[in-house]
Amino acid sequence: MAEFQLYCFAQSGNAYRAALMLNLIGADWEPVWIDFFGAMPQRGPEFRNDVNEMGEMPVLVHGKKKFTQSGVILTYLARLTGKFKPEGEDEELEALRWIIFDNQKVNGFLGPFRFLKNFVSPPGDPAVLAFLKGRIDGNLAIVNKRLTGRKFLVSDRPTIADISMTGYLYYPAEEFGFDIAKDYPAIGAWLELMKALPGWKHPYELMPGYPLKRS
Ligand SMILES: N[C@@H](CCC(=O)N[C@@H](CS)C(=O)NCC(=O)O)C(=O)O
Repeated sequence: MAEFQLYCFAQSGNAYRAALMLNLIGADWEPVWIDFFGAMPQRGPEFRNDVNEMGEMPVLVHGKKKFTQSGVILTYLARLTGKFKPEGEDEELEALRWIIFDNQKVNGFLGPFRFLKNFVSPPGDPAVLAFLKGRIDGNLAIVNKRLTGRKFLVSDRPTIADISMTGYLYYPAEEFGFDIAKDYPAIGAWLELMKALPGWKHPYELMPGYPLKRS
């Protein structure tokens, strides 16, 4: 059995943050595939009693410890290994600030947008998609401005804030109907820097369940 288990599935950018971190720190980890689109165990009482009361992935198991919320998982792994760790109070708070903005406003809107566009039938209501797209455009512009003239979000080296922000950004442009790396060049350049880190893998390579399968 590997040292870490990560409950995840290939289509989840929220889980990708944790999977990417595990790979970048060279952890001994194994995925536990969750049939998110089929049996949907996360919606049932067993998962909520035994795995995560919030009914969400990712869930990280490390021996007797269990963590949910990707921001918490990233913080735990950074503290455990010293890797991608923001240093000092100012950097820690700045990283937290970007992780919250990401969770709520960047990948927090990209995830549902992509879900409604690709994974439900019939696809989401155009008015809902248009609302989400408007928020996505505004918030990606904020990240693009932040990354203009600097390599990483909070420091001159990559931290957990950068890993968090990658969430959905490497998924194919066709799944969004727009090309984030092209439309936001500073984000595009930063995505290439993150991609060059040893251990980087695409979400569809790193987590099980692509192409989409249902049990
Ligand atoms: N802020 C959370 C978001 C987690 C989240 O929303 N995960 C989705 C999968 S991508 C989920 O499990 N949703 C439960 C459901 O829709 O049933 C995190 O970053 O861990």
